[in-house]
Amino acid sequence: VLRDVLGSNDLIARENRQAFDAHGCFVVNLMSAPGSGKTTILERTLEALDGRIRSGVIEGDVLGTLDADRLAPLGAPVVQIDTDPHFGGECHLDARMIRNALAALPLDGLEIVFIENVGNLVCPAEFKVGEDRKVMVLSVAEGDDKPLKYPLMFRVSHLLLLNKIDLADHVDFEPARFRANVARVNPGLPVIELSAKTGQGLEAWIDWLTTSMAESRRSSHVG
Ligand SMILES: Nc1nc2c(ncn2[C@@H]2O[C@H](COP(=O)(O)OP(=O)(O)OP(=O)(O)O)[C@@H](O)[C@H]2O)c(=O)[nH]1
Ligand SMILES: [Mg+2]
Repeated sequence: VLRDVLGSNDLIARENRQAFDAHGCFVVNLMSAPGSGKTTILERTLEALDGRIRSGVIEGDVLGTLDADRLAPLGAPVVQIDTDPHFGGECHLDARMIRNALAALPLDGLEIVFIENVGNLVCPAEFKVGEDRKVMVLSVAEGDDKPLKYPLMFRVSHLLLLNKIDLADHVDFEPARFRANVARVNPGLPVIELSAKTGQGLEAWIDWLTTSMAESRRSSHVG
């Protein structure tokens, strides 16, 4: 049954991807455990991209509009995933939810669409939604052993943002041990140390975004 669910999800994800491609939108699926800093990173990112790259956001909180309300003042269009009573307790976004959200997002004017997934370190890794890149956030407070305990998320991601680096010394986070653990599950995974609070690493993250956007445009021209 799970295979069927994933199969039909992948079909809709492909359609979403075609819709994004048709409008030249680069799509980033942002995933993490609850509270790692996805919304705060989006706030800093939208501020940094303001006036340079037109961005939009699909907010995945399946209950409430707290995060969408935080992002709304930043000027980028924000669409909240429809709260469907049948999906009120969902632990991830799937491609169908993104398809439903697309009708409300003005893709025509957008170069980047960020999708903030539901806070969960397991389920979101299993569902494609039509993104170009999966970016996971881990905050140092969660511990340097997490790659070994939640390997799938680390395997499917194209980039890891190691957030709250300003707190590393307070929570006994050992960067060398962490990098060794990452290397055991996904040796090629790039890691950017970030603090959405102090701004450390923000430039490297924005560089990664613009470089990946350019790469994705080139490959869709070739393909
Ligand atoms: N010290 C510190 N705190 C941070 C940093 N980034 C986020 N926070 C704080 O961490 C808390 C959670 O941040 P959010 O951005 O709401 O996290 P989230 O991943 O969007 O959470 P959910 O949407 O509930 O999964 C907030 O109190 C932020 O202010 C950081 O780099 N350093
Ligand atoms: Mg959030």
